[in-house]
Amino acid sequence: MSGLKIMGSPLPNIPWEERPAGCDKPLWRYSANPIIPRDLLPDSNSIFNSAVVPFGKGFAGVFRCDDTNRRMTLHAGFSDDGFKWRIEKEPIRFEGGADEWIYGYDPRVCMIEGSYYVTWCNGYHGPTIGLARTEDFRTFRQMENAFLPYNRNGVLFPRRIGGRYAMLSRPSDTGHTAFGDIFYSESPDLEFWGRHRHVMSPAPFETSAWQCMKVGAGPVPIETSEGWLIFHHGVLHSCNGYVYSFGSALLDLDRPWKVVARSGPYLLSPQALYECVGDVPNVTFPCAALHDPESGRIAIYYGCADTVTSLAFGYVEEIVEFTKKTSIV
Ligand code: BMA
Repeated sequence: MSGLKIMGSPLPNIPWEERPAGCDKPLWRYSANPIIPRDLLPDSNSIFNSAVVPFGKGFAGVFRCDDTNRRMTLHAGFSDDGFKWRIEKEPIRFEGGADEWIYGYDPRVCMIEGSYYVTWCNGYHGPTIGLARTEDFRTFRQMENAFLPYNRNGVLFPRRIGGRYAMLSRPSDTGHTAFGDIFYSESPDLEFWGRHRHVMSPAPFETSAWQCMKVGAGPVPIETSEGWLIFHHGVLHSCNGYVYSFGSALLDLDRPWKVVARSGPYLLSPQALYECVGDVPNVTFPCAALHDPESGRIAIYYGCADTVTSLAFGYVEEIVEFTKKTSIV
């Protein structure tokens, strides 16, 4: 497919490893996965479901670190190459939050108009979407929660759409939610959210079983001339528990609640040992994607078995093609 336009700033230093010989899949795992071990910090039980962005000459991110009390905390981290990470020992102390910190998990980071915004699942009488702004990954200014409880997987778009900020989210319950649709919401100021639109339900079991119980948005959407490319996780309820895989979809550029295409097959499902074995077996959970519009390369950061963090690689163009070719829409 020639002529696909991919928006975004050039990222020639994107972490990258060539497709292994004999692999014909649109996404492949980094050969030295996982890149972040569970015990990188002296008191971390696990480091997973984390988000990174280009920052300065390298990269910065917000990491989900569950400590050995099994408290869910968020930590800033920095990297020169996107592979080796220095994660701060102390959790982020958000400034200006309306309420005391209870817990935070599954962060996403999105650059909009030169500032970095963190969204995460924030404990406030149950899970909802927390929001904070940072310029330097040292000071984080907490804003109002975007929604009422219960909600998870809040993911911002990297630019305004129709003049408004935009976010995907997934209303949930207080537990290990056995349902889940993706919704779209808009805001004039990143504080008041409304104009909620339905985007995507789980797929029928007979059509695409890996995403038949619940779905949730993953990394920040990537703008292409074929639509917003998103990676969404999907859940299958097997006789052995939940299985988290992820696939891709294209959303209409101006009306992102319209799904243009959605992959029937998954892009990646728990198959490597570190994805199948850990605190929660059989989980692959993407929270960030770096991309270089010039080479079309993409690097996806995903949590594995709720324990460690890994990298997978592909080309935007091939994934767009795969999404269209296998679409169940
Ligand atoms: C979800 C979230 C994720 C986690 C997943 C699998 O509900 O809690 O953080 O990776 O379950 O346990």
